Amino acid sequence: MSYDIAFLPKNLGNPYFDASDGAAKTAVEGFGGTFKEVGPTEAAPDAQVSFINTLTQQQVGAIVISANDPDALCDAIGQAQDAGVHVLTFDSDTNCREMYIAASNTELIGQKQVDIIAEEIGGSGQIAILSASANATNQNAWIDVMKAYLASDYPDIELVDVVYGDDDDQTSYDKTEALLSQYPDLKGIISPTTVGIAAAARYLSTSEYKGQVMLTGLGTPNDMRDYVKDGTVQEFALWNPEDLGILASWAAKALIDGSITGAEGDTFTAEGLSSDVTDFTVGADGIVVLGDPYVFNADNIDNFNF
Ligand code: RAM
Repeated sequence: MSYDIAFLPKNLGNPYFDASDGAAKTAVEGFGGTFKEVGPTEAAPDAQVSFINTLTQQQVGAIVISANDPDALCDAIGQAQDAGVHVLTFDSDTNCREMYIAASNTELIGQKQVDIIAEEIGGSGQIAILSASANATNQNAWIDVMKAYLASDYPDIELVDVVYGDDDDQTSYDKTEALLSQYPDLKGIISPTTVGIAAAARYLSTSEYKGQVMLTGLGTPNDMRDYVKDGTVQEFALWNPEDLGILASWAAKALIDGSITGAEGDTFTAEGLSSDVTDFTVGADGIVVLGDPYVFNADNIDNFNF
């Protein structure tokens, strides 16, 4: 059996995908497969289509995609599947695929970020969200959860705006600056994207708002370490992106060798995760969940290197 597995991140040059796809390479080569990573430089809705088409022509065994849009890839994915290529998503889903390897439960991820900002701003006041690209399936699902949770559990917190930095560092930086000048009473920002939160922290760290306007969201410890140590950021969340890449690799292997089809109740093993867990079960709608989100702060951030 040959395991020819291609990873297609939202964008190249994103440290989050460098971590997930680097670990996936080790996993795939570890079980005797061939790994490649291809992808666009911009996290735009249809920027991944041409890469799917090329991988289909190359007849890879499986494509593992973090999607920039829930629908824009579906024609290309359908053609890949017609050609016998397995298509999975990881990190960010589409409406067309065999399986989705999710970082965590959508509710938990969304609510955790709201709980952190609520505590940091004392339970009331204005907040804004700095997201990734406007169509990103994962961020939009988390933002929906945040809105519902704010309404039900934090009536004194007002979400004044949702802006999009497109998982581009400079755009995210500029959007942070604009939010702060547009909303002088802003007390906090949630950025549920590793690129966004790092850019926002960089802006805040040298501004008059450092330590005054709270920032949390989803970040990598390596991007955020300096900002936690200098007091710009207190706490943020994420999962282990390396584990997500490894888990998606083993799911792709199991689809290629036919030991699973992605049906609910299918089971497969994954080796090399940072936890002791090896056994995974496919849930409803072909979704496999890695685990719970993890909260990073000054006490633990030095224990991580991704
Ligand atoms: C960015 C991407 C990715 C997301 C993380 C949290 O790197 O948008 O899809 O999962 O942030």
